[in-house]
Amino acid sequence: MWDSLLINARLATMVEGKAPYGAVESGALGIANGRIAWLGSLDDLTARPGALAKKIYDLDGRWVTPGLIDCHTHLVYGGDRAGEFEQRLGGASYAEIAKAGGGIISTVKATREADADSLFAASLPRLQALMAEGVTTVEIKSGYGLEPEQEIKQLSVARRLGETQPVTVHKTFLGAHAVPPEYKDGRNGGAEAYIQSMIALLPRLKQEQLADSVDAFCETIAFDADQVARLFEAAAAEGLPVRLHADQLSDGGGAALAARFKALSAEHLEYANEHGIKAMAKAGTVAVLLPGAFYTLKDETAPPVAAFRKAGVEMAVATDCNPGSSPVSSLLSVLNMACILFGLTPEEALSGATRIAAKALGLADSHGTLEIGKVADLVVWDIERPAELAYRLGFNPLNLVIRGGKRLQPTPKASLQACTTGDP
Ligand code: DI6
Ligand code: FE
Repeated sequence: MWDSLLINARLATMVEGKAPYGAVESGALGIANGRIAWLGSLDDLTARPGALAKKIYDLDGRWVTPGLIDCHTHLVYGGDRAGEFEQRLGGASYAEIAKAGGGIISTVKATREADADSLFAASLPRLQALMAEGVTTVEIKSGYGLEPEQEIKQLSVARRLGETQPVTVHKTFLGAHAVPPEYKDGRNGGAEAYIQSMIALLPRLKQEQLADSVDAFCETIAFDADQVARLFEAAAAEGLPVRLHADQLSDGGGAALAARFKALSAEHLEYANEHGIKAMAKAGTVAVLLPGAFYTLKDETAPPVAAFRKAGVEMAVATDCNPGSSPVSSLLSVLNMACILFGLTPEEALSGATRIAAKALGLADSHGTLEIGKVADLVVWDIERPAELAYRLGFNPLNLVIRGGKRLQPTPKASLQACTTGDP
C-alpha cells in the first residue's frame, strides 16, 4: 500500500528526451516512504486507486512538476542596500560603489552586527517567499561574514533554516566573496593572507558539516584565478565540491577555471569565452544563469546562451537573491526573465529550475525530476500548460506542495480544490 496516490494529474516529469517537459497526460503518481514509488498513465494502474494507497489526491487535470530548486542564493544577510539602488539609478556603477567601500562590504558590516537570531529572523521571509512559489530545495551561500566566526554564523543560520523549515538547504561556503576591510590594500598581508585564512577554515567546515560546497568570486574587484585555484585545491583535498562566480563583470577566464576543477557549476558567465564554454561542456559543469542580476545591474551583455546550447553546456536558472545585484525572492519571475532577457524557452527555463538545478547542487540522483525512486518533492499548479510558469510576472498559480511525500500545511494558498479522500 502506498502512502498516497495522485490521480488525474498531468505530470511534467522534466525527464529529458521524451515529450516536451517529459509530460505524462492523464497521469498518476504513487508515493511511499517519502519517495516516488510509481508513476505512469492512470490507465496503467493495476487496481482501483483506493486499493493502492491510503490517501488519494484527485488533481482534476492539474499539472504537477518537481519541487522547484533555487540553486544560487545569498539570502542570509543583514540590512539592505536600497540606498545603493538609488545611487545606481543616479548613474553610479556596481563596481564603482564596491570600490568606494559600499557594495558587498556594506552588507558585511550589517551582517556582522546582527546576532544569529536576528539574522535568522531577517532571512526567513525571503526563504518563505521562495517556498510560497514551490521551491523545495535552495542553495544558500555565506560570504557576508568574511571572518571565520562570522562565516560560521552565516552558515549556521542557513543550516537552522533548513532544520526548521520544510525545505532542503544546500550550504555553500563563499568566504572568497570579497576582501574584507581588515585585509584591504595590503593590510595584514592583503588578499593573499585572507585567502589563506579561509583555506585554513575548510577542515572545520567539513568536519562540522557546515558546508556542502565551496564557491568564490573570480573578478577584478574580488579574487584572481591563482587565489581561487589555491582555494579549490584545498577544497578538493577536503572532498568538498566547488562552484564559481565566473565572468560576471569581465572575462577573467572563470569558465575555464571552473572546468579545470570539475566544478559543479559556474555562475553568471555573461563574459564567458569560447574556450571556457568548451571546457565546461567537457567537464560537465552546469552554467547557472542569473537574470535577476543582469536585470538589476542593467547589464547589456547577456550570457552566451546560443554557445552553451551548441557546446552542450546545461543551463540552470536561479534568483541570486542578494541585497545588492539581485534583490529578488521570486523564482517564477526569474523564469520569465530568463526567457525575455536571455532567450531561453519556457521549457529550458523550467528545466533550469528543476533537473539542471539539481545537477548544479550534486543532487541529480535524488531530486529535480519526477522519477521512480526520487524524493517525492512536487508541486501542483493551477495552470493549463507548463509554459505558464514562465509566462506571467507577479502571479503565483501554486495549488499545493508535497515535500518528502508529505503535503505541506498550510499550503500558501487557501483556495485548494484538489480533494483528498480516504478509500473512495
Ligand atoms: N555576484 C553577485 O551578483 C553577488 N555576489 C557576487 O559575487 C552580489 C552580492 C552583493 O552585491 O551583495
Ligand atoms: Fe551570486
